Amino acid sequence: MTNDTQAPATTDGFHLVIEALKLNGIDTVYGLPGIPITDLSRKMQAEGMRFIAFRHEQNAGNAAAAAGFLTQKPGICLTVSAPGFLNGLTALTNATTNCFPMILISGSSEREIVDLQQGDYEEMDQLAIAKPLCKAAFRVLHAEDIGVGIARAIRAAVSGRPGGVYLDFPAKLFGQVMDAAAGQRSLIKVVDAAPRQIPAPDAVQRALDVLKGAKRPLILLGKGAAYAQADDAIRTFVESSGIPYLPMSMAKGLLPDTHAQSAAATRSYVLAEADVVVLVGARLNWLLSHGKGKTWGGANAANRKFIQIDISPTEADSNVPIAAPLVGDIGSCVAALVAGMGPNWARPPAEWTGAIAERKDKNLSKMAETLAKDPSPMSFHSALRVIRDVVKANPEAIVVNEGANTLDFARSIVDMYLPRKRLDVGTWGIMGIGMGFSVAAAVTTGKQVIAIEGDSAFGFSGMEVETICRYKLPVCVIVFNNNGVYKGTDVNPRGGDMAPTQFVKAARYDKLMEAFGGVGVNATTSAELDRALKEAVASGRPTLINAVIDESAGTESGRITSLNPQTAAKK
Ligand code: OXK
Ligand code: ADP
Ligand code: TPW
Repeated sequence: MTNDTQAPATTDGFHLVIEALKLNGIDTVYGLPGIPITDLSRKMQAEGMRFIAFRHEQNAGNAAAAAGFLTQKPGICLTVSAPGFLNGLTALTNATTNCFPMILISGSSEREIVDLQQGDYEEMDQLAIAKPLCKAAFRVLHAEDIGVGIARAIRAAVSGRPGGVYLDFPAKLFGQVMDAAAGQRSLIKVVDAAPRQIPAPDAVQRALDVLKGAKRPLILLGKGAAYAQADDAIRTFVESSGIPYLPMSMAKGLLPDTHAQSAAATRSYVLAEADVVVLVGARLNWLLSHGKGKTWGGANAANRKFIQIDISPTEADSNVPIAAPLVGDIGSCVAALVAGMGPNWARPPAEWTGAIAERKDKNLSKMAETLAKDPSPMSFHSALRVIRDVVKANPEAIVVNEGANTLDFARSIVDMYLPRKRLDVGTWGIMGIGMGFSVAAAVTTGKQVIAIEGDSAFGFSGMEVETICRYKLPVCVIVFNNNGVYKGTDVNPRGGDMAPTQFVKAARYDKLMEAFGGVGVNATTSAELDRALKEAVASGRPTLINAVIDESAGTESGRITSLNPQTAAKK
């Protein structure tokens, strides 16, 4: 064939999707194949993208969300229509709740049939269902609009307050053919997707005026501060102000937990007593008792002033009045505060920092005493002491954590030393993030992952140990096996079935990892746990340690027992 008889070069929906993602620096997709996206997943791989295939879409979605949190680029989850879409939707909504950027891309069935409800294969109006459950939702009907659709999704996910975006691709889109050059021109490389937002100078001055008058100031770092990757600015703010700080769970490690200014070990005291609180990327939601009530000192609350740094202009006053809202990106806001404070800023009164240090030391020694014990079977504390020491020796390792007691004890026992090394159940207290988050942490960073899992929590995503083995990821899962939800000692008063919170006794979760070629270890003592964890970290091999914990240890719902209706009613 000669040149002039050649048909004009064409491209199709498949390639335009792939090219649009690659053009925007997205090289990894988490998903699960099936009609109508099986070929898309193959072609993604063939064109050099990494496709991490999961066993359930919710775990793929959680992986995308964690990737978004860790990298500031939207994590991508790809699913099939209706049931696959719905499986991914929980993760998308959870990501939105946590302010993590992700994009759920789902294939969908034929619009003409779906809209007339004529019973198409996996029929569902996915766009309508997704809309109220995420930050933004778009559908692309024509190949020439794929570039725009992906650009809009990226911008919506990462700009302002980050969140989840749904992108609906009907099956027909992938096969649509168009001129290759026109297709190339239709793609958009998003410029400055998450623009800096500089705070207004008068808002900065207002915040400084409030802070200047403080006798008992406190800085509260939230996961927004971790997400912002403004680590140096935050450290400078904390250290040059001399103000004590409290990290929310996923902000642990922004400054090392062993930092002299950390007030984490005397949390109740500082929340109740502080007179000015600077919120940095943390909302005053249930995790902070809505900024009021007993936690915040009851009557003391009336005299307290909040300064709130947040990118969302509507966050302030959501629970209590905010005296000085500082709207902007955390890096810019914190830098503006530091500049305004100048070199002669007065550090907080010694009376305040001294009282904190005294209480903190007392609590730390009490904790040290508990951690020194080595009971048999293991307690949460004795098992977590082992993990604490291994994390201390491997500060680059990423800790994933879920459960109730396993979560709450690990949060206060396992110190973190570097930013964005702790991923957990977040704003919803959701179970099931474990293996998805672990896979994403390993894939995006290449670092060792240590997943500290309640036995119930692990069950929500446990099948993904196959995924971990398949991709040979450096993930060590430690299942805190106490035979049930919270603990294993409940009884059914009528006999017969086990109680709703009970599991099969003495289960061997380690065998699950062995089934797929990974390393399984049954650890009944802290010494066995120590050996197995160190070996896992040294080898980087997929490992599951079944840590046998006293089944009577722990409490219902961990430290949030008060939220249970039966407990709340007694208050
Ligand atoms: C902290 N503390 C310490 C230390 N660190 N003491 C000694 N040494 C160290 N290193 C003290 C701290 O001062 C507190 O004591 C106490 O330990 C607990 O600390 P912390 O930080 O964990 O605080 P608290 O009160 O539990 O925090 C509140 C919270 C947190 C709501 C922010 O509980 C949280 O993030 N919870 C998430 C729970 C969740 O999502 N669960 C999901 C599953 S349950 P005092 O004396 O100062 O108070 C569920 O959904 O259903 O059951 C269900
Ligand atoms: P935590 O649970 O740790 O207290 P939250 O999820 O409640 O944290 O709060 C995170 C906050 O951080 C959200 O209100 C979000 O708008 C904000 N945020 C996220 N990224 C940024 C950023 N780059 N700059 C400013 N605020 C941010
Ligand atoms: C999606 C409710 C909170 S914590 C938990 C459940 C079921 C498990 C606690 O037992 P586990 O931990 O993991 O063995 P431990 O350390 O106390 O022994 N469904 C979802 N999310 C939540 N939060 C629940 C149920 C829950």
